[in-house]
Amino acid sequence: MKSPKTVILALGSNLGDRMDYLQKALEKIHENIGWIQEISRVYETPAWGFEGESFLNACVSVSTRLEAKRLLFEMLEIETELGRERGNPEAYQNRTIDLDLLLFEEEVIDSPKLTIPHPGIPERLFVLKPLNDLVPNGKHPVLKKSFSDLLKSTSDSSEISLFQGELQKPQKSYKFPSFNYIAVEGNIGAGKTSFSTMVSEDFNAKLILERFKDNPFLPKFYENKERYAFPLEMSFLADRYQQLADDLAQYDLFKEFVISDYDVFKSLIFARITLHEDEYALYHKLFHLMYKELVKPEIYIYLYQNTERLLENIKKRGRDYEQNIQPGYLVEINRSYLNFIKSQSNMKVKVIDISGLDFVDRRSDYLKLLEEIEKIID
Ligand code: PH2
Ligand code: MG
Ligand code: MG
Repeated sequence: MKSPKTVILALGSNLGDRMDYLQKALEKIHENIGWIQEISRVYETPAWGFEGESFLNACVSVSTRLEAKRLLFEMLEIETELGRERGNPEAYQNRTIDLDLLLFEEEVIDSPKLTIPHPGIPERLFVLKPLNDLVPNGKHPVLKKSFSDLLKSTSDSSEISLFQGELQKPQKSYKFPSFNYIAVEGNIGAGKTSFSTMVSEDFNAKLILERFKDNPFLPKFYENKERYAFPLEMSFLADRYQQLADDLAQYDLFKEFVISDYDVFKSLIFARITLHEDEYALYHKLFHLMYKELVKPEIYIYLYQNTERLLENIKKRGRDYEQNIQPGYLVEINRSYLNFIKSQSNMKVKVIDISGLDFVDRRSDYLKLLEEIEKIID
């Protein structure tokens, strides 16, 4: 999973309801590419380089997790969905929508299919003018000049005029970040860590991740469950208790929003499955002594994933000691979680079925998941 990068796209339309095409393109960018950060003003410009209707042009900055190749693919998809027709590739044509990738952070890419920064930037007023609205002090990573300087010195002497009417940011505002503490739960391989990391990046939340790597008993447990279940569950409990006690105390929970990729109750959920009855009774006692001291999440989300995809994810992430996990074990864990969830009344709990979604790879699925979380709140 990639952390988001800022890219700048140029938009142009010279056919039909041009403003509407630009606005619809923004909506599709939001849905499939990333969060729209800033939008330039809209300019009207004569067709540059060919005889055609005049254009409306604008630029937007977008925070996206897509790599360059996939980003270009999504841009083409949007152009096609908005009725772009492509004729002779040698000549410019009138178009409902054109999306061009101008900048990808500070990166310089020079490959047969892609040149970044876009080579047309310095000689096109219809690009420089809106780009200068967005990032006047931004530096061209190759020419090492600011966009405002490039605008001043461009050889493009075409007319350009400000168009009345503004483009609107498509995204809604979410209510869940006004809660103090959200726990994301789910079976092994459900995507808890990916999802909580994405939310923490996108909504500026503090992230608490389980430190499973520090647990020396985990690989041993998968080799010999009988022998290592008790010390494994004990060390997980001690570690989770310590982390939550420290980390949650450290944040000002009334100011900052915290998201974690586990809830401490999972200790008991797993222990119930892995321990013998008498061991579990002892564990249960200790658990509750610690549990009552901890801050509980206000929102508890359980990402439900089917066994087949859990196994696929486990295989994909390739942790050696997890490779022999049996489907029956995952089914049991899931059942145990759902039992716990049924008994909860003090926090907002929601089971979200993500078996039809791929929120890491498809932004529209990620947005659907966020929508599901919003629904808990009303
Ligand atoms: N795009 C072109 C060719 N010419 N002229 C204006 N004014 N605006 C454009 O966006 C534009 C153009 C090729 O993409
Ligand atoms: Mg273009
Ligand atoms: Mg283009």
